[in-house]
Amino acid sequence: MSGPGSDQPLPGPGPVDPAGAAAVLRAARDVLVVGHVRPDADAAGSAIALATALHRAGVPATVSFGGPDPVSASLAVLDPDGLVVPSTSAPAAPDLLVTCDVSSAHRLGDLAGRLDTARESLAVDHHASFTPFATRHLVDPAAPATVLLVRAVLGELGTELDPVLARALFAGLYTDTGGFRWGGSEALRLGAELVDAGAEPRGLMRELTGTRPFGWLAAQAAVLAGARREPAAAGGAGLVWAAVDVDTATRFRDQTLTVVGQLLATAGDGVAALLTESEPDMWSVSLRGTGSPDLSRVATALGGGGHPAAAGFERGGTRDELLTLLRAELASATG
Ligand SMILES: [Mn+2]
Repeated sequence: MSGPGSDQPLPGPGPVDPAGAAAVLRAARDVLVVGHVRPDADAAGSAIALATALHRAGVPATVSFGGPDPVSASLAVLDPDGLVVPSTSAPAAPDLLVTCDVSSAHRLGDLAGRLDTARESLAVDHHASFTPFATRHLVDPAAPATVLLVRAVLGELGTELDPVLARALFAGLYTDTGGFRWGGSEALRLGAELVDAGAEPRGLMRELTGTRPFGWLAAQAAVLAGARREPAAAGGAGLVWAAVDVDTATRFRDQTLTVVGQLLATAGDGVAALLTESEPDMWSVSLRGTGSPDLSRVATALGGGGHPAAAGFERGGTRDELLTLLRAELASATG
């Protein structure tokens, strides 16, 4: 990954472009790459692709995600080199900490302390709600997924795409663009490049999300049967919500998020919310909508972040307390 252009001077603190991010990476002796807590495919794919490229170039690289949750087994599909470690095993004082798809330090979970122990830090993100927390950041809210920014950095590093990198990047691209529903021609062009480089969408997406335990059918039916519609919420646009209790969330950790798409399909121009109880009286709330009201604003006000049409937050309390807070924020975002 060295070669022509590798003599670029290190950029100063603050915002950097992909070439500046590449210069920071080239100067690192070892790298810990961290995605946000409860990683989605964009966080995981970005972090794994970047670490895999570094690893293959001979730079010691590790990937982790903040606990307390165990690392999801489904991430192994993207990580044939086995670079992902539990947060309890992540290097204590890396030379460089890189965060991928992390909009605020809070989203690092129990790895937030690495911001202090790492010699340098670099945040790579595309959230409009990004709040600077690293020494340097490569942030573009116009990018439909963080993997596009990682792809640009790999280009600056001179990394050749291979099937492992292509699969990790494709997983994030496909997921964060809603299966290329948004992201425009830029996303489709990168998708084509990644398929040419060895990502095989049908097999990959089946491995990642296409198979579920049989017991999920009954559990999902129970969750959907509990869904409620509130036509007056969100300034009259409406809210459709459902809740996953802690038992179901524990048994079907990787499955439950798909429900929010089913809620959204019934929400018209309104908002869908899935409340998942990750531990007793601790909730992870996923919000989906049309972009109006701006769910990034709503989630940020409640301690999370995201995008106008897809956002989320985590918060303690009872289900009904969270719903009360959510209804109030949706009302003020539309008022
Ligand atoms: Mn993302």
